Amino acid sequence: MKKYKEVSIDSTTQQMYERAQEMGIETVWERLEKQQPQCGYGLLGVCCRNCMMGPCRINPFGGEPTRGVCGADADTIVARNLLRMIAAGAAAHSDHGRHVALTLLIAAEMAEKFKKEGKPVLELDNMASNTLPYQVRDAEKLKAVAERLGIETEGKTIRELAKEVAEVALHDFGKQDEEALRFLKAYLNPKTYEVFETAAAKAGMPWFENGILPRGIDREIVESLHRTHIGTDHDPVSILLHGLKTSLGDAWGGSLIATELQDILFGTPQVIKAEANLGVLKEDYVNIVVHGHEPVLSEKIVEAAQDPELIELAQKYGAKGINVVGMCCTGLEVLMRHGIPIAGNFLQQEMAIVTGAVEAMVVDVQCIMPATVDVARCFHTKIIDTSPLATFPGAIHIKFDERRADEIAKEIVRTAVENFPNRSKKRVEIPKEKMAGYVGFSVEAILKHFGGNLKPIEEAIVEGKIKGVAGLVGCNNPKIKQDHNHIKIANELMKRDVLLIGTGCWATAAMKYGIFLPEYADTDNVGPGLREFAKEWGIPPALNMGSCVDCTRMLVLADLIARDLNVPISALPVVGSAPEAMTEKAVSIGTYFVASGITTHLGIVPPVLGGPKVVKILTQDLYDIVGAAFIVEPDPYKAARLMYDHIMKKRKELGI
Ligand code: CUV
Ligand code: SF4
Repeated sequence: MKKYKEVSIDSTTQQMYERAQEMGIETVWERLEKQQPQCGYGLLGVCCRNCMMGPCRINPFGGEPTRGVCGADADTIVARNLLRMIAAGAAAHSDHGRHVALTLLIAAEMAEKFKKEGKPVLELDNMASNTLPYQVRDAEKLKAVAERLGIETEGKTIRELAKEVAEVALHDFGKQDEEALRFLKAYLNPKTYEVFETAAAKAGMPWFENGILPRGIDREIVESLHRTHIGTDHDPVSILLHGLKTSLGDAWGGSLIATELQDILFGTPQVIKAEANLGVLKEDYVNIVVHGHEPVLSEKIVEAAQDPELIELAQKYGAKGINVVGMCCTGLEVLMRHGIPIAGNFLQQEMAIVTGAVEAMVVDVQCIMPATVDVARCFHTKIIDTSPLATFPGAIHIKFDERRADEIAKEIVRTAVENFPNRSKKRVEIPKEKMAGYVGFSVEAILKHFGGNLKPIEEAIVEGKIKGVAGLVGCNNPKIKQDHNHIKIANELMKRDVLLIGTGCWATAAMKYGIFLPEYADTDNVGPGLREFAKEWGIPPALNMGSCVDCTRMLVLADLIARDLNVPISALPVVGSAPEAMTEKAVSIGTYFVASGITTHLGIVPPVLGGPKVVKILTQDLYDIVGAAFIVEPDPYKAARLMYDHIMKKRKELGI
């Protein structure tokens, strides 16, 4: 058993962890302990299970066996395993993007059908009718995206444009020609495009037609599985090049589609004040935690919780009302767009249940521990799974269908409300701590804030007031004290006048510690230049750009700056970091950051150390191929120093 102070720097997690221990509830930290010692072969990446002649493993100390049964060596095995991680991560993000594109298409088709049936035409042409399960909330963004994609917008209704944009997006998933994705072409500056086009030739593999430009989002993922099948691709260089390509299909395809189309459907985030941490749970309310990733569901739950009938029902049961809060990335989606409070990041999902105050945890896909069901058994909490592709044994299954979204969302909220009488008041303990912060920094919101362009940021960089920009992303991992590295790296960079942008569980961590308040600029954790810049513009020293798929917002921002300077993204004084990385998605994000030209730090060593050639490619050779590479450093202080050094090197190269 761990001491509560060892598991997290967050006092609410500490408090709930102690409570869990008192109650004899097993959590992620005990399960990690029971896994010790974790398999050394697995940690080094030298274990292969890709065929039934195996499993094979390579002796990491240089002795026998040096080859698997088929003859694959350590580098081949490590590279193949890494490619499979990238493919899985890209698949998760991109399948999410597909669901959003399908939702937009379904809504547009329903509008068309209703129109034919003689329902109010104007509302349906604008997709503003509430007879539709999903509307177009940001018509301006729809037009902007359509224009970027080269779709003729003149004389077309919103409904027609929505349908066309959804179709172009869906086409990018399954197209079979050799051309780059249409979304990528529409968003990427030509200089970076050229880097992608020539990357494979630079790596000595000219037979990669069009370099590492992704052709089809699904295709690159499928090809990853094909290449890593026994007896197919064995050269770590080509395996990793395809890894870059697959991750770029995620970045400039699947994830980008998710973000852009979600903005169209639910509104583009604008700056708004909100709250974070377990203290947002309310003792006298029905508490519903939306957990997972897809706002297609959480948006509807937020809406249903405002239904007067359901609120009345909650009051009938003695609650004051219904309190929806978020968890992980779906939480960030509704936080960014509506200011719905976020209860915590990845390592707080079990902790939220341990408060005894959660009537329902409504989950969709990704980063939801099956253990939530076991923890919930110790309380009255219901875990409700909603995605046809994610079923949790022991949970209640209320599966979601976009066509009947309102009806199902109400059923889910009703289930939560009806569970309120089962709450044992004596067993409720909600930590008090919560923190306010400003969120909603979409690219559009940032542009608006700075007067329509990025000149103020660019000038501040040139002047040296801010040295550069760091994009911080990713998860919690129980191998690291929760949030510790997130906050340490953030502070160490801000002290050196690096402006922070970030997403995912990093963003929730930062918010919990007050970093998204403009006042944070007054602390010793922020250098004088960044402080002055933040004050001048009335912003916090770090900007919350959203969920994991919203990492594309950071890429688009970097791309706009690169355009202004007429350089590839790799020339910018910009770095990335995933201080507490955990998921395969984080591996894909790290890879597409690097492939897009942003040198990226990982605070958790990925399972690659068993392949010396692979390590060299990832940390050195990629500089010559795409202009960026990975920095792997578990120590947050050293990591921040290395990231800063990289920024300074880039400044020097730019002559500033
Ligand atoms: Ni998509 S991927 S633990 S919720 S950031 Fe959080 Fe974010 Fe990692 Fe998951
Ligand atoms: Fe072993 Fe080769 Fe099969 Fe992998 S693919 S399990 S290394 S024989």
